[in-house]
Amino acid sequence: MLIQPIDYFLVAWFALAAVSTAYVGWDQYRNNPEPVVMKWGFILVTLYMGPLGLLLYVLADKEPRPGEHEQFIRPLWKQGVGSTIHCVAGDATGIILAAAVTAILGLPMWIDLIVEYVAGFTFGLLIFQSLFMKSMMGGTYLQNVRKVFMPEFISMNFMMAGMGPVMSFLMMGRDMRAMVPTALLFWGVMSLGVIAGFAAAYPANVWLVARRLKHGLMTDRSSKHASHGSGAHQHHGGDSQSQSGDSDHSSAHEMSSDATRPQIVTLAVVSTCALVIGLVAPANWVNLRLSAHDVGGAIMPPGMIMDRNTPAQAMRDMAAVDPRDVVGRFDLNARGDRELTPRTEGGVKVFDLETSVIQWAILPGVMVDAYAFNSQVPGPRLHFRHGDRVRINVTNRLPETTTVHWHGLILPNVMDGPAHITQEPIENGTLYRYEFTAVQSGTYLYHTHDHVDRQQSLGLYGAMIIDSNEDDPSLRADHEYTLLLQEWLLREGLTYPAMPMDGAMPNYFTINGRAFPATDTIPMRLGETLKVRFVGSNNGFIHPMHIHGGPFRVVAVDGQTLEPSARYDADTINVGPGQRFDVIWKARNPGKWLIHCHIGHHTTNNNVEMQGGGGLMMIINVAP
Ligand SMILES: [Cu+2]
Repeated sequence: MLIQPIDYFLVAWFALAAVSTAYVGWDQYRNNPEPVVMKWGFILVTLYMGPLGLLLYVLADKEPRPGEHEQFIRPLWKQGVGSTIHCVAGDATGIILAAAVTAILGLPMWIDLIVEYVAGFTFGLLIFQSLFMKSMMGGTYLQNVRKVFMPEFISMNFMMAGMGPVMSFLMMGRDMRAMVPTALLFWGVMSLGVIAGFAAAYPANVWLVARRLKHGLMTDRSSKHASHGSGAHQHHGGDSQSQSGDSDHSSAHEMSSDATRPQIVTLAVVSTCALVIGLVAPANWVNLRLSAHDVGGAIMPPGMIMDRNTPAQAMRDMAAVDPRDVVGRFDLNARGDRELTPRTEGGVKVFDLETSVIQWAILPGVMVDAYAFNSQVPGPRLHFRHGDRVRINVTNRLPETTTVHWHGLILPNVMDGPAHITQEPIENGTLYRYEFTAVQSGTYLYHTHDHVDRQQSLGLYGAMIIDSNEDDPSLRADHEYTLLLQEWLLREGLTYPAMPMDGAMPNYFTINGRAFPATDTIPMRLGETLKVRFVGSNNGFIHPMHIHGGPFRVVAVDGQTLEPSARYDADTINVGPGQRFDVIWKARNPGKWLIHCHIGHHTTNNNVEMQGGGGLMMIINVAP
């Protein structure tokens, strides 16, 4: 699924890589007099390095005009390219295979790196170098293994010194889809790693080939004859070229180096240092103890501080909602906080709640990926009466476990909801039945109580309004509005749970699932009264909620009706997470009067004011 700009880039990159590889393969076999080992070297490296592999091929190896290959490949820098191609083709194949297998097995990153090194070295030494060298140079297999061991060791060390940090930093970076072999990004990181490895191994390869410790590019007219049979083109200069090819072979076979032992030993030591630094240094910054199973696929918010100690659970907790989990899309016509009509079973009021991941519009053109009850944000309003027996069936369709807590209610402990404390969390696809008798009345809320900082921040909450059996005229109003607050973090098309933590600070704010100017407008007439039930359904901040046009009377706090003597007037009330305030406001003058949070940033949308505000703001429109 293409969810980030890099995904589109990678599709293009791998399309180019496929075309490049097809061309190199076709051209190597059709036109180029390289030994088979080098043909495959270039083909594999082009597969891994895309157009860069093609570039190396046409600049360093592709015979420019018939008969010129011998002359063309002679410069040292091209021989160095050939030697590095050898190394990278074998080593990278081993490393990539090992990386895919270790990711699937879910081994910690630091073990992955060791396995990848061993696999790359083994693959390069035993298969790519020795086997193909043997077929080219003759001698026994073991002789060849011995001969190529030291050059392969040096080259592989530099290769992994370049590739290791690329893998560690990018796989454990912000977008950890890079750890999952089914994601394009994984292969993109591998590609980039091979390019870095090639660059790191190239200088040593130039030296190795100059000192005749490794082979570079060669011309092999015989294999070309073998693969294509006879033809006018192939016979062009045939005999003499073929002879020069043969003489190359015999001289290479007796390849003797003028490198001294101190030179070779020092280079081996330095390459080992480079390898160790490449593997170990990233552990200063990223947590290499984590595995693809721990955090694979998670995309972290920009600005989150991820250090070498950050646990996997912290990362999963703050990770973006996976857009692939979204099962429904709801535009501005959908509404949250809709009253849910219960059915009655044996005198019990039964409500059905179901959690799922949805896309929810908070503004025109602005959608969040939300965790929702019954496909709405806030979840449906549960409305019942003091004395009612209530049953709530909760079915979980989230990609994680959940529970529901009935905030503020007096009920049996087993119905209270905290995950792992009073109940096992509700697994995906299963149902939990909550049942209790309402022995209170007033304004309450329900919300998730499993990974609360993640799930409630993503939308798992709703209002519970419990009617009293006593009718108190002093609590009545002409209009009522229940107002549930929420904070959101939406960046680059992904929704992260907002929280007061590095990189997780919210940039959108909603009342009943909408940011101003998409919030409701409350129509009233002059002289009428309005009861506002403020609900702190948000997680992170205290919102000083203010109503313009004169003070309101606070008549209930946290569901508890205040004694008349305890009621008080105010025009701003701090609504903290979990708190509720019922206030009664009177329309003293006609016009547009605001209800809004008094933290300026909370009345913007991603720091932008639209039509005079944003976020936690709504209008009371009083007609004369
Ligand atoms: Cu606020």
